[in-house]
Amino acid sequence: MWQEVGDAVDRHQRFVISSHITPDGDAVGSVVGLGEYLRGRDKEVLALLPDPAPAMFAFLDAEKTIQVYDPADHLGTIKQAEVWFCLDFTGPVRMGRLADAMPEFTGTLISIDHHTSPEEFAAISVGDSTAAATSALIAEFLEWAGAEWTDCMVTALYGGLVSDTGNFQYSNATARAFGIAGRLVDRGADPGEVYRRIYEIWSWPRLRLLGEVINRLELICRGRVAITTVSQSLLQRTGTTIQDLESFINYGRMVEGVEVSVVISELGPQKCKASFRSNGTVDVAAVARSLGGGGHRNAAGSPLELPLDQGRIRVEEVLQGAFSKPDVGNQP
Ligand SMILES: [Mn+2]
Repeated sequence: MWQEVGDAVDRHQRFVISSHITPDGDAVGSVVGLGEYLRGRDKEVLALLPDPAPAMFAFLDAEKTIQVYDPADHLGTIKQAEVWFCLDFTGPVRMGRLADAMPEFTGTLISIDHHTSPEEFAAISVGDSTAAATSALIAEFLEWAGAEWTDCMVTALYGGLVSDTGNFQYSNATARAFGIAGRLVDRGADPGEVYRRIYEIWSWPRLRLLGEVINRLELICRGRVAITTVSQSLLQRTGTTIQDLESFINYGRMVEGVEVSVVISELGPQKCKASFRSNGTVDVAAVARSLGGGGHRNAAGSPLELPLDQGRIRVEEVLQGAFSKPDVGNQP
């Protein structure tokens, strides 16, 4: 599956590599890992993201090779590029502002991704939804290509894999993922250090926000649902942003007897967002769908065109309804 990609790398000199809006560790790790490899082969590489990467993933790009897209700085290079690698996203809608540059590009588009239902937008597509992360796919490509490994490459790819598997806790932490991780550790990736950098270094405002969020946690539906709300004023008071809420939803689910954890965050005066996590017995995608959202059985969400307090009332109504059904929790 890598021959076409390998041929494109061999034949060309000028590359663009980009990933998706609201970049995560896999976006950063896969872009840096592939970029390092191409630079090691004396290729010209422009690595772009449509938005800045979160601070917790900055260490994956130790040499600061990734730039945030700015047409004034980058459009000329994009026009001259021969190959554009699109990593870790299914289609142009996930490219944000970078999608505007697409019509200017006349070379070969290559997509490498592990999400389900990819769009056909690239000339060469490697789509493997059984792969744990795009970083894992890049690692497999570099193994196929016989890459000379550098510390920067193995750390970036290992970090991407850790980020997308929740440090090897999600269901995508397969034997294949552990195999790739093991080989990256063999080549110098440091699991303790990567874990510490991603999960154990928090800003003081973020830790204070967590305290406030936990203080506001309430149990409803006879203890089966933990629910909390986060207002803009709380974010302002603690000096945090909505991104700092990442993973906070897991705390409600830790409470014994809780089956669903809900965080409702205020986005604006008439706009909030409900996020749901289930421990597996309740299909929260169905709950989210009834509010106009969607997602997976165990992780789902929905936008709500309501003020925060009314959004919460609406969510509670839907949950009370879901938990009053006799068969809830017994669905396959
Ligand atoms: Mn990914």
